[in-house]
Amino acid sequence: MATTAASATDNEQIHFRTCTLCEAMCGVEIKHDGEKVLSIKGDKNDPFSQGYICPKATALQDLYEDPDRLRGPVERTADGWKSISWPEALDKVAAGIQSVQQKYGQNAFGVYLGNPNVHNMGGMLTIKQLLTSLKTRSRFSATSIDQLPHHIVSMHLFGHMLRIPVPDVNRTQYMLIIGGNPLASNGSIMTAPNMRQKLKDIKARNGKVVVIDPRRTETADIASEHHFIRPATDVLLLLAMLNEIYAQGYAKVDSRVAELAPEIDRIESFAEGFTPESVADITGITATEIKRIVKEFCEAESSVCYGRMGISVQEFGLLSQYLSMVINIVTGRLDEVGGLMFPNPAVDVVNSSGPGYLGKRHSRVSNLPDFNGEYPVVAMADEMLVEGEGQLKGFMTVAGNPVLSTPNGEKLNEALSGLEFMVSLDYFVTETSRHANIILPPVSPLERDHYDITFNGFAVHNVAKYSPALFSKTENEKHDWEIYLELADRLDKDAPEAMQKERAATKAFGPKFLLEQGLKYGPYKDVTLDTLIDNPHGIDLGPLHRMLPEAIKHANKQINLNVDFYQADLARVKEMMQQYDDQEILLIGRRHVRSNNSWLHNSYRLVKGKSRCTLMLHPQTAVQHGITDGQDVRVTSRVGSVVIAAEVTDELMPGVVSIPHGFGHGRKGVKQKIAQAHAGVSVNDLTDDTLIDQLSGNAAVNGVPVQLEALGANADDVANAVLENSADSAMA
Ligand SMILES: Nc1nc2c(c(=O)[nH]1)N[C@H]1C(S)=C(S)[C@@H](COP(=O)(O)OP(=O)(O)OC[C@H]3O[C@@H](n4cnc5c(=O)[nH]c(N)nc54)[C@H](O)[C@@H]3O)O[C@H]1N2
Ligand SMILES: Nc1nc2c(c(=O)[nH]1)N[C@H]1C(S)=C(S)[C@@H](COP(=O)(O)OP(=O)(O)OC[C@H]3O[C@@H](n4cnc5c(=O)[nH]c(N)nc54)[C@H](O)[C@@H]3O)O[C@H]1N2
Ligand code: SF4
Ligand SMILES: [Mo]
Repeated sequence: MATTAASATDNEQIHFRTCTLCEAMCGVEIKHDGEKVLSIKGDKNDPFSQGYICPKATALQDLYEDPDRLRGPVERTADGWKSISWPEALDKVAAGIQSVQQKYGQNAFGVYLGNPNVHNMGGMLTIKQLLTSLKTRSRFSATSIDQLPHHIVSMHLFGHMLRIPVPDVNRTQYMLIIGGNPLASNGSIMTAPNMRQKLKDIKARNGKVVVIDPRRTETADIASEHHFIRPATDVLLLLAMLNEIYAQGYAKVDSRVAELAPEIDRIESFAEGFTPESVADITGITATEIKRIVKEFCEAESSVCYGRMGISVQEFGLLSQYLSMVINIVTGRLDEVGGLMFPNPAVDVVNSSGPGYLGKRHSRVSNLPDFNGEYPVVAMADEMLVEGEGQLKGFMTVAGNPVLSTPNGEKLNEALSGLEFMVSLDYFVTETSRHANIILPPVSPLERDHYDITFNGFAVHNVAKYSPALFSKTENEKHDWEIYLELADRLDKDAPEAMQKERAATKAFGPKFLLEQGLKYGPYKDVTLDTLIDNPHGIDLGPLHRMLPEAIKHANKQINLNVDFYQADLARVKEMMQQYDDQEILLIGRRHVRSNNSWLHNSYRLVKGKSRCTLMLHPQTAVQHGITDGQDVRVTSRVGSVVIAAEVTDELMPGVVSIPHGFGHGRKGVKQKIAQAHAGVSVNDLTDDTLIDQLSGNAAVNGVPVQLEALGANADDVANAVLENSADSAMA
């Protein structure tokens, strides 16, 4: 044993850090020899994750070593991609942006910020420098195909878009999960490593976990109970629950927290008429079950209602998130142990950012409201394609792959190919960045410092941890923040003095200088950069605790329920009920623990094995459409069609089909060999940029109407084969 390890151990060292691949903030222990990673394990001494990691953690190594990852800037030429130097690349990018803005106006250059930016300390702390220097109002981000409803609810109720409470999973006795699959996603807007154990612990202490989902997910499998729901009808379930809370006399309108909300007395009539009986048929959940859920939720010693992607990214996303919050408030679950609680992070971004605003401006073509200066992603392609003043002629993507990640991706794909100038900040030549004139690649996660600016703010236990870079970058590499600042220098020579000073100081000392400032203004006087450096496993800052009313950012320290705004959306709900077509086949998404949005498909150990990009559907739906397991199916929506293999499973509710997003690497010119060999199809070639939550402008990728057509099979044999299949699996 010792002999084989000897050569590796000569120089073997151990490094501790936080994994930045998803929101869970797991501590990892990395063995390395100064140049190469030797192994990645969970850090047992991390007070937050206590040794837990998921299979994706090893991708930190794969990403670092990936031969397809760009190690310096490249320019697209008639003869393919050519390497160019950083100074030349940055000069050309600045000139490209300025040329578009001089010809067509400042807003003719747009920018899209993708999800990995929020997992990047340097990026988070300096992005405002880049955005300011771009001087454009044409801003977009992945927020509007994700958590936008959470921000709007928190902005209205608590006075700041980032003052978002999270489930106190470590102490709750009853967790209602609506449209979230933390066993695959490892939790979202709920930073909580090892959700499998946390949910098992709830059950072990005689509590209950209840999952509402059109698919019997990995989470549903370990829950106490699971209920199928027709996609995008959660708003009805939540209204009926609210109705029933009052009907059964469970509302606690004189509780400590409810008393902070002057409009609390208007909530009883909010759900008037939405009885459990009236929503049972459409949702697919019986009135008896809804009543029982309400009773158990309200009678539990503690409980929390938590809704995630499944209720955010659909046609009633904002109203659903509002109702989920209101249910927690009127049942006395907000800001109480085991309920929905506010984290108290060591760097509180709420103190250093604006509260947010909705609808100050509207998008030029589709007239959709902006949020905090960003237009909805569904508006992006039209802004490029529709001619007229303000049309986008140039574009920048930062850590995003919207061709695969936003609705009607094929339309965006075409729109990007018509731009005059495009630049992408990305590791790879992707489905999106292949359209860029220049790609500027940053270093990989192991080459940068990290303190989680974003996800400590959503953590289910207060902690703080700083990880220095494991490997130093080579001379030809740059951090995201360096790229931002060098572009800002070129684009914004006359920036206000304070901004220029901050830029210079950040360049001199690195973004950890900004982290130090954030810690200084944070709530824990003993947590400084030095104490964090002395505690490489992280510091435990204790369980969540009561934060109200102090945490409210409205000047009057009251919760503003903004009832009129939300009540107006009930007209749309009633219209949906009247027109509901229960025969429609509805498409939803899904995530897998070995995948991460559109990337990490270039890690062989994560993608190997059976294809995960399949069309899941129930045996009954399969029979109705003459589809057998494994057979190719053409799935068609208003905007496009894809051909994909069927996976017949009773995990899905009848009448619902599921395709994971982030695949579709078969497009010409992509340079990620392993991902290309596991290409799959893009579900966002089916999702519709006109199907949105009209109240927020958020995309609706769940509940998309589709048609199914079996390809190349003998239809007569199909029904029998499927019935046999399901009989087999029932016996297994
Ligand atoms: N149909 C459907 N669509 C969805 C979803 C869904 O559930 N269903 N989910 C949505 C959600 S929640 C999200 S967040 C979005 C995600 O969509 P996007 O935010 O567009 O992110 P990704 O598609 O993951 O692309 C990330 C890109 O950033 C690059 N990258 C990774 N790390 C870094 C870094 O540190 N710096 C830089 N510069 N680049 C980096 C990767 O190579 C990759 O190309 O997708 C959304 N799209
Ligand atoms: N492994 C892995 N982890 C990830 C990611 C990843 O791609 N892979 N992405 C990260 C990102 S960016 C995010 S935002 C989070 C998302 O984290 P989650 O929200 O937990 O992730 P999803 O798996 O999208 O869960 C949404 C669930 O909603 C269900 N659903 C769909 N439509 C409806 C509906 O109309 N009603 C109800 N009630 N349920 C519905 C789906 O079946 C699915 O189980 O995950 C993060 N973590
Ligand atoms: S759960 Fe998320 S943070 Fe933890 S190891 Fe996996 S990818 Fe990394
Ligand atoms: Mo996301």
